[in-house]
Amino acid sequence: MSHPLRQARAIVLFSLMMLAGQASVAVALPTGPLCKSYSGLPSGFPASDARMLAIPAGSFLMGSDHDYPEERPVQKVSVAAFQIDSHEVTNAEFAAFVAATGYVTTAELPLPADKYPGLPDEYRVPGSMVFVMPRGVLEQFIASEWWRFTPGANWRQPSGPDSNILGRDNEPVTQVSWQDAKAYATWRGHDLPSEAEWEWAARGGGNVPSAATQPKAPDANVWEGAFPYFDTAEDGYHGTAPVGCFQPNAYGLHDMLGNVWEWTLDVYQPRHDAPSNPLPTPGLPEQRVIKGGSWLCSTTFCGRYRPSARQPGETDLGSNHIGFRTVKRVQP
Ligand SMILES: [Ca+2]
Repeated sequence: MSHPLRQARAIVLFSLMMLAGQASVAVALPTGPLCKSYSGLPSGFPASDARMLAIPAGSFLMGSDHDYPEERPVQKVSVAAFQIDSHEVTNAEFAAFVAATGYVTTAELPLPADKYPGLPDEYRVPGSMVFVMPRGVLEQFIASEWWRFTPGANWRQPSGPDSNILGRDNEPVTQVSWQDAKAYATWRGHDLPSEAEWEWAARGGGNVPSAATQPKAPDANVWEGAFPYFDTAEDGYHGTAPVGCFQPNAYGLHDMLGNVWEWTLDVYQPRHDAPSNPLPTPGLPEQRVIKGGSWLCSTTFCGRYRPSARQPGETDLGSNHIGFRTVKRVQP
């Protein structure tokens, strides 16, 4: 049985879990290896924007009327041209940021006492959320049964104090809060993508219905098998994969779907037509939209490795399946 407080927090944070467009466009792709032979650092990093790709301006139908309720209703949106990282921010890139700035991530600090007044002290200690595969049949099929708030979990120790990122420079950084992602982007002179920018880029220029483009493994790093009990890892990876191991979309972007969820700028609302409200719901933590699904999404659960899929992420809490990438907007 899960602790009710942990369960409450996990439910608020990870009501999660739960994907895509393709089109033919000619793109000039960055050169050099990715995946297992990639160092995790683009050439000339951080001065150069190598491995960023140009996304053209355009209008498209954001969302889906055929999938989960939070993806509705489909809305026509327009996006100005921008550049976006062709892969998720890696452990090596984030380490360079920390080395240059001395930045300390949210998970490495205790939660301030004035935040979440009802939260017990044991959940204020430095730590983060870690996926734990159940050892037996679950009494309740709810997220709090496989998510654990783990003291000591942070980007250097993504699964807790006994873990590390040695040899994982080329994997996406995880256990970063929204604030951490924003701080990194600001250091680069970049920003986080808006939800519309992210979804437009993920669709690869296409405007096809989201459900028609749900990738089947091994086109993305997802969970294969009966979640959360076993993962056959037929795509080659249980857990995060080095960036760029799967085919890019038509814009040349890797891992927009699967691998790790990605933070966006947008405050989460349960529908696309919900009234704009920049403030968090009273009594609840601030939530931002995360996109793309992760290595924990499967056809038996989540089913959200599609461009239109979206979930809330609590801004000051990371997990070992949420990362990010950055954008650079064209100056007017
Ligand atoms: Ca996998």
